Amino acid sequence: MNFTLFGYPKTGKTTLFNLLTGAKIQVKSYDQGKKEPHARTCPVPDQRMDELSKLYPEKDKIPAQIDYIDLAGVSYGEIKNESYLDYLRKADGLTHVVRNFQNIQVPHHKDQINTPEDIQSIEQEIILADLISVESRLDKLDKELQKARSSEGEKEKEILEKIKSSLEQAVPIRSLTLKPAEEKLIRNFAFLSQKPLIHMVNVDETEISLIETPEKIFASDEKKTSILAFCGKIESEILELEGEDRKEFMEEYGLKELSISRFLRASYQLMDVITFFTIGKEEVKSWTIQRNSTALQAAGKIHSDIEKGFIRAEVIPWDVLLELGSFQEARKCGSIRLEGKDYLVQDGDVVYFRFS
Ligand SMILES: Nc1nc2c(ncn2[C@@H]2O[C@H](COP(=O)(O)OP(=O)(O)O)[C@@H](O)[C@H]2O)c(=O)[nH]1
Ligand SMILES: [Mg+2]
Repeated sequence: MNFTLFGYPKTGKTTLFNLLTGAKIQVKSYDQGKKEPHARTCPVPDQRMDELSKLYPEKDKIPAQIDYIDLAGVSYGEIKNESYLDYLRKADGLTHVVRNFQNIQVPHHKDQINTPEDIQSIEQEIILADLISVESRLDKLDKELQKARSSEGEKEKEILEKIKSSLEQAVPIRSLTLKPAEEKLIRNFAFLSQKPLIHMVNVDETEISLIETPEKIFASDEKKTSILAFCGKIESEILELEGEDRKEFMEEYGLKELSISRFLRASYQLMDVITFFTIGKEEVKSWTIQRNSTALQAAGKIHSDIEKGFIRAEVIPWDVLLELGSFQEARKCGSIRLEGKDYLVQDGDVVYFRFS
């Protein structure tokens, strides 16, 4: 799973990238040439996993991973450029970093800070980029269909027409209810307005309280869209500190948690993914899968052999296992459920797959 940070220049994208990944890339008020994109693969922090691992101190802890990509700033109106689009199309989730902080040393892409306007214009640019792709595909498709009729082509045309008319009304594709067959037909386009979108508002040091109330900056009831706030400057300073100092500093600013926690919670919700755990001979592992995945699909995530030879899944919620202390104890108490291949894996399940 990957998240791509993008937005207008000098909004705090690289600052946020550092906060999310622990990278220590130097940020500057003026660019000395373009060094982005930056990319990092990072473990997903999970307290449940930490607790479970304590039961198995001899085993390695192997958390699920996320890829973060930090793009160079895009000028106003330039998202539709193919080179930038290519990066955005590869993203599973889009993270738009938007500036709400004042800093006269850092030039702003417009004359003044206007966060709602920036959010709206990014959303419009995304819609426009998709509209251009749809129209160009429809043109080609019409020519193909004139030469030779095909029912596949007709189906594709039908769904693209539907998408086109909603994009023309500024409705992103993520707001449409598509049938699975329709989803499949358009998957290869990797439309931007279909991807989950998080607006990360970088607030001013003097407005830290907005972090708890980002809806005061911009309220959106769009499907699969979220608004979160952070303060790049303060949080960068906090991350320089350790332990008690960090806690004290956070309390002083009234910061309940770090951006990474808010970000991951929102992302998992928007991407509709959950976490399950496995305890192997040598490792405690966490895995990310789509919500409503079956035990068989979860097995396939681990290894195709486990999927092919699937016999049954032994399942226990992570907190029940933690309380009982071990699988053996849980078995004795009858707390381990035997589930078949159609069982829908739940967030926090610890699963042991029996396979031949
Ligand atoms: N005052 C203030 N400055 C910030 C904040 N976040 C980033 N900056 C500054 O803005 C400049 C650009 O930051 P950077 O992360 O490189 O932005 P990018 O161009 O979007 O990647 C740097 O000088 C940062 O120190 C913030 O929350 N407050
Ligand atoms: Mg940058």
